[in-house]
Amino acid sequence: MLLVLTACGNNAATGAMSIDPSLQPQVVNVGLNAQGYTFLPNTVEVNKPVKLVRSNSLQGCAMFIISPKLGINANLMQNSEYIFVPKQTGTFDVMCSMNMYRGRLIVK
Ligand SMILES: [Cu+2]
Repeated sequence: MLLVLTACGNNAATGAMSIDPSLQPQVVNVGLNAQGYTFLPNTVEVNKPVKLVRSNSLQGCAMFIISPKLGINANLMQNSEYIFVPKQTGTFDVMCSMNMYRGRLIVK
C-alpha cells in the first residue's frame, strides 16, 4: 500500500479553474466500496459547477481522482473538495490516478 500511495502521490496536481461564483455548485459525495467509486448523486447537470466532496470511505490512492474526458484531476487527500464544470453530456469513466479504482458519473 505504501508503494501505491507513493505512485499516486506523484500525480497529485490539482487543476485550477475559473468558475462563475454566482452558480451554486452541485454537491456530489465521493466514496468507495467493494465495486469502486460511489457518487451520491451519480448524475449531474452539464455546464454547471460540480463540487466533489470526500467521504469517510475514501482512502489511499482513491483520493486521487481523474477523468480526462471530464477534466477532473482532484487531490482529495490534500483538499476535501474539488470543483469542476462538466462541458458535455454522457456517461464518463472516473478512476484513481493509477486506474485501480473506477466509477462512473452521468452528465445530463
Ligand atoms: Cu490507485
